[in-house]
Amino acid sequence: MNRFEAWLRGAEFDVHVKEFPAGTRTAVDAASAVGCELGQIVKSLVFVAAGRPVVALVSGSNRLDERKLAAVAGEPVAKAEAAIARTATGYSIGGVPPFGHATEVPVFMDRDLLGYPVVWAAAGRPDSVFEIDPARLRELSRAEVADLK
Ligand code: 5CA
Repeated sequence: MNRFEAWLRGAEFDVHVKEFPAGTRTAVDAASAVGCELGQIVKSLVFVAAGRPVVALVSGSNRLDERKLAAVAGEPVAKAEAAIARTATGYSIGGVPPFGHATEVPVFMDRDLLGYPVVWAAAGRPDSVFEIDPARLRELSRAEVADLK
């Protein structure tokens, strides 16, 4: 059990983590491990917007438009360095989960994720993901939904 799973357990969410020995480090890896569409993989991307770390949840088949993130999260927007991502969320890139972060990080969610019946997100490690209804993902991450692509 990793820290994210321990956190889930404490919060008593009905979320089940699946481990894939082949690895789920990238969205492409995760989609092939799970056997789902690339668009159903949730990328949890850490940016610094207006001086504070934020997380953008982006569909695996979309490319984030930094100008659109800036419109909702504030300017300027830049990809967070690995160490900043790790300090803000408590997790290393490749395993950053969409909620359960070490600090209060504002979360923004790609509207397209709501178009899938279920999506899969990283569970704290580069070989673990969990399945979730995207509406539930929005609730648990307290995300602001936006057009981010
Ligand atoms: N476990 C998978 C699927 S759930 C995953 O975490 N994918 S991800 O897309 O959310 O995380 C990888 C992303 O981290 C890459 O798309 C890239 O945008 C970002 N990234 C990779 N290397 C670095 C780096 N050195 N510095 C900052 N960001 C990076």
